[in-house]
Amino acid sequence: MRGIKNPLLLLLITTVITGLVGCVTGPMAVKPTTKAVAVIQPLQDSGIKGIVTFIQEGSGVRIVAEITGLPPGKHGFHIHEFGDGTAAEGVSLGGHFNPANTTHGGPEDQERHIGDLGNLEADKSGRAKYNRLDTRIALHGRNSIIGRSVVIKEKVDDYKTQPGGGAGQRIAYGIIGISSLPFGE
Ligand SMILES: [Cu+2]
Ligand SMILES: [Zn+2]
Repeated sequence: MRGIKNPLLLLLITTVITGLVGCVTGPMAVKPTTKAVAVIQPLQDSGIKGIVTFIQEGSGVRIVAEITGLPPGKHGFHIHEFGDGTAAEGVSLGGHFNPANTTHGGPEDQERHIGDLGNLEADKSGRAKYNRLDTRIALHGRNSIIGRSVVIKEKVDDYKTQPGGGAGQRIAYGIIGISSLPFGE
């Protein structure tokens, strides 16, 4: 500790370092999130229900959704910025999650919002399944979707129209929370 002559300063530095190490390795350490879930609920009495899970898979996140009660056809499927369902018609969910301030696109486009997951496609009975590995959303860090929302739209997302893909009204949503279950249970 050459150069630090003030014993009080030395004590302060030692205390701070010990505190930092304690935070990282002590009982306060938290396991990184590897699974998240959103329970889908209807907006505007749409009757739509379902579950969307997000599972860490390598450096990406696998999204698995099973939704019922949809009008047959394609529906925009997005992560929105806020996990706040207080306002009617889903207005408080904000716009598409877009931390890098880019333009709207499709899930495989280089230029897209982080929240752009493409479309769900419902069959004649109103059931849609979606299973895709996404390399842009994350369960931690700047692109973390935890505490945000999944939103299903009335119409198809054309991947071009700004800012939302021309997909119309919000017809269902779910808040994304940390999952308690191992995948498969
Ligand atoms: Cu959306
Ligand atoms: Zn978008």
